[in-house]
Amino acid sequence: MVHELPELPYAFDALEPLIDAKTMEIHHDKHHAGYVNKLNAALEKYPKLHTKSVEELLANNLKIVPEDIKAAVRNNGGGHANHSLFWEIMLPEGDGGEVSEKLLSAMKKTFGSEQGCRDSFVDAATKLFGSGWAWLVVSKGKLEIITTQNQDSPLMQGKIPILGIDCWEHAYYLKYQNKRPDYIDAFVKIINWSRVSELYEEALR
Ligand code: MN3
Repeated sequence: MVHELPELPYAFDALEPLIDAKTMEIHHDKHHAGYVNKLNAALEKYPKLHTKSVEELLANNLKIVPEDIKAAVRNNGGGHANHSLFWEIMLPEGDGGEVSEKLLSAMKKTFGSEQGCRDSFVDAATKLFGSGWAWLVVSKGKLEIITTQNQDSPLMQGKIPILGIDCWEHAYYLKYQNKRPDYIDAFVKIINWSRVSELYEEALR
């Protein structure tokens, strides 16, 4: 096995009541595990790719990935990368810390304020049609809010994600059903801003 499912950095019920334990369990143990397994299956006949990280596979629109497995690596490699980040950037409400000085000043530059950045992120997640993700990314050294469809990763376009919300129904339907805005409101309360701030600084290197 080449790619491995990362352990959830907290218990399934750690984000209760905002994100319920059952959703977390199915999301991590079934959905994310499924992406990892299907990614490994797709790569099986290309041993040369076994040493490549998922970031390297996705880069430049999957330039190094052979045509016959491109769709599988895009969907499942994207799914693996996206969810690996997703678990890291959540923490129980109150534990996520603050936006760092550096990230705060970048937010002010691009969005006018921290609230402006939060509002743009929420707006993008709310308006996204169908299944996909809304992101805060670093692109050419600057912050940007983008959305991607399905499991497409910002890494495919050379943009480094530092915060992302999974807007697939599997991320919220058990608890929130059709009320995606309520799920988004819940998500923004459990963002691990300390980790997002670290990822911002790593992205600038
Ligand atoms: Mn998901």
